[in-house]
Amino acid sequence: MIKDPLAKALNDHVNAEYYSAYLYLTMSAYANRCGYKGIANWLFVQAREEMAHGTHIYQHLLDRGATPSFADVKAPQASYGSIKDVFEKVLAHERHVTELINRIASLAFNENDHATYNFITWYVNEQVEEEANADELVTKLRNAGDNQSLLYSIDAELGARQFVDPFPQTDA
Ligand code: OFO
Repeated sequence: MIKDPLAKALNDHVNAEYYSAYLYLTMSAYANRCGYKGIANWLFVQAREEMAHGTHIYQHLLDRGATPSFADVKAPQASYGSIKDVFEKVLAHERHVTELINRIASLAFNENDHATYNFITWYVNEQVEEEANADELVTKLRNAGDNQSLLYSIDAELGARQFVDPFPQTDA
């Protein structure tokens, strides 16, 4: 049975992951409006991943005898200055999510909840990849500047991304 402070932190994090999905959907819509369908695809796939991340925590709460609870999901910013601005905000957001995950990992460790600590290490590792991906895209976009042909080649590259369920057959 999971203890209340840790259950609350995990519940809050379900909300944070769904907020990430909302955020990336608004960014995807913005990229679509700007005519960058590939970048819109990448962000849409990212939103689907965030939903899966949140749902996996929901499942862990159930598996550990807690009842997941739900709060309003904050509305994200819907307008951006440029595609580069979008990805700078993706990077800042992922760094923030890393801090949230680290707090949960510390709490689980300090409460000797090894099951949750083991569970949350997947997210710790995932954040390394999330930050690295966002960082790489910010660099590419900064280098591309206003060069439309470079921007469209980034767009084509990101259009190839496909959703892969990170937790196949483990969640209800
Ligand atoms: Fe859930 O990985 Fe991004 O936030």
